[in-house]
Amino acid sequence: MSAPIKAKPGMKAAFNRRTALAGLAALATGACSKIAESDTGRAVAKAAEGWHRGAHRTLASRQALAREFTRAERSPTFKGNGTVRIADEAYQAALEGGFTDWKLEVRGLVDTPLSLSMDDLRSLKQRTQITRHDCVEGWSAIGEWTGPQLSDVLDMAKLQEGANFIVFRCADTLSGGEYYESVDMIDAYHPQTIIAHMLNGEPLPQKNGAPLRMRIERQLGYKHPKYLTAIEAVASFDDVLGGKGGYWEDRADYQWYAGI
Ligand SMILES: Nc1nc2c(c(=O)[nH]1)N[C@H]1C(S)=C(S)[C@@H](COP(=O)(O)O)O[C@H]1N2
Ligand SMILES: [Mo]
Repeated sequence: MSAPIKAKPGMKAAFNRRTALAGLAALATGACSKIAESDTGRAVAKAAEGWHRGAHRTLASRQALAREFTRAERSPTFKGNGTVRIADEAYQAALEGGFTDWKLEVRGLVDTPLSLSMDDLRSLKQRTQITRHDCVEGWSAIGEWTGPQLSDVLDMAKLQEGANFIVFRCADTLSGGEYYESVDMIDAYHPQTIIAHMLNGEPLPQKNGAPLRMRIERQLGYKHPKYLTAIEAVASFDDVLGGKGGYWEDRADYQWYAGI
């Protein structure tokens, strides 16, 4: 596994970083042209160029889209896994009321904390994608997900300079522990990272995370938090619950970066 890339937060972070890397490499090459005759000069220029190409390739591979499928390829049923029901009375009342009062908080290292209703989220630009979900337990399912891109919501909240990761908080507990997850800014700003409120054209069923769940399509199933209540921008997750960035990472040595 290669070390996770840290992109600076901000508008379409990864693209800024790509531009910055290209600029740096150009600078290094330019400076070296003065001493281009010397072996040292040529070696440095070559190394800078190679470093640039390598970084670019890794970043480009992180930004690549997950495969999308046709409607005909959707699984007839999309099973629920982990928490499939929340017994909590407040949650059950919210479910019965169609989540009219449900709020998604956006907080932490942001200039403008947000409290978004389901209507707020539905009124943003929507993305629909048909993707395959892969669970480490050995099953997959293809589903059609709809919701706003996380990048649009983060841009509305205006990430601060020190924000390196996004933490997702959930309404459920599993064996007494709060479910949560986190990603870096490359996955946060990936075009297929959406806050889904629909599965196969219907509001999310309870078993699949009603009313909101993340879809982070370049990662394994446990990285897609269901029953989403809050999105937090943080500098590090050292002080967040078990400190390893996710429920299963804290308990079972699951990889924090579960890229597929
Ligand atoms: N809040 C919450 N999110 C969760 C889980 C969970 O138990 N609670 N399970 C994870 C796992 S391991 C998988 S495979 C998927 C399952 O999503 P599904 O129930 O829609 O199939 O949700 C993930 N997100
Ligand atoms: Mo899973």
